[in-house]
Amino acid sequence: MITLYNVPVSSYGSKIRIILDHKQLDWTEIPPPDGYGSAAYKAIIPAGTVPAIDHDGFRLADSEAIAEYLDTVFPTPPMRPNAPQAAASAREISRFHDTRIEPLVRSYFSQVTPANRDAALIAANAALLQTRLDDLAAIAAPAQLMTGDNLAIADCGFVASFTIIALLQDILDLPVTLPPAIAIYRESLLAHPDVAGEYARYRAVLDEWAATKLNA
Ligand SMILES: N[C@@H](CCC(=O)N[C@@H](CS)C(=O)NCC(=O)O)C(=O)O
Repeated sequence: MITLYNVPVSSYGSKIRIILDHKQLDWTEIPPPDGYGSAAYKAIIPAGTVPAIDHDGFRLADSEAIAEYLDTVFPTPPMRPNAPQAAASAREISRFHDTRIEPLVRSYFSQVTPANRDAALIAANAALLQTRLDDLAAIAAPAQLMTGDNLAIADCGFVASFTIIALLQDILDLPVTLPPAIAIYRESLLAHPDVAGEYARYRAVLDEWAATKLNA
C-alpha cells in the first residue's frame, strides 16, 4: 500500500500523482500532520517536505527520488528511457524543471495578492523565466512528449508548472511566452489521457487558491 503525503496545491505532489495514476497503483493521499515542516510531520518524514510516500513502511521524500523509486519497483509502464544517454538526458530535463523552472514559477505565489505586488520584481522574474523557458527549448526536443510518445518522469512536473504559468499570464499579465516547440509540447502533454484528469484537478485547486488571494 502506498500513502502519499501531499497538499493539494503542491506542484511536486502533482508530479507524483500523475505517476501513481499512470502506473495504476493503489494509493491514498493524506495531508502532513500539522502541515509540512511541522515537528509531527518530521517525526514521520525527516525532510519535512511534500510530497513524500510511505510504501509498506518504506518512507521517502523528494519527488525525483520518489519518481525513480516507483519506476524501479513498479516498472510497468516504464517511465524512463533504457539507453544510458537517453535516460541521462531525460533526467537532465526533469532536474532542469525541478531546480530552474518550478522554484521561479513558485516565487510568484507571493505576488498574487494585489496588495503584495512588486512590479519591478515581477518584471525581473519574468525576464529570467523567459530565459529559462528558452533554455528548455534548447535542451529538450519534445516529440510529442519529452522522451517520445510515452509519458515519462521528465514530463510530469511540467503539468503543474504550465498551469501556474497560465494563471500568472492571466492575472499578472506576465510577459512570458512559451517558445513554439514548448507550446506544442504543452498541448500534447495536457491532452494525454493519464494527465488530463490531474491537470483538471490541479487547475481547479489552483484557481480556488488564487481566488482567495485575489480577494484578500
Ligand atoms: N525537491 C523537493 C521539493 C519539495 C518542496 O519544496 N515541497 C514544498 C511544498 S510544494 C515543501 O514541502 N516545502 C516545505 C519546506 O520548504 O519546509 C521535491 O522535489 O519534492
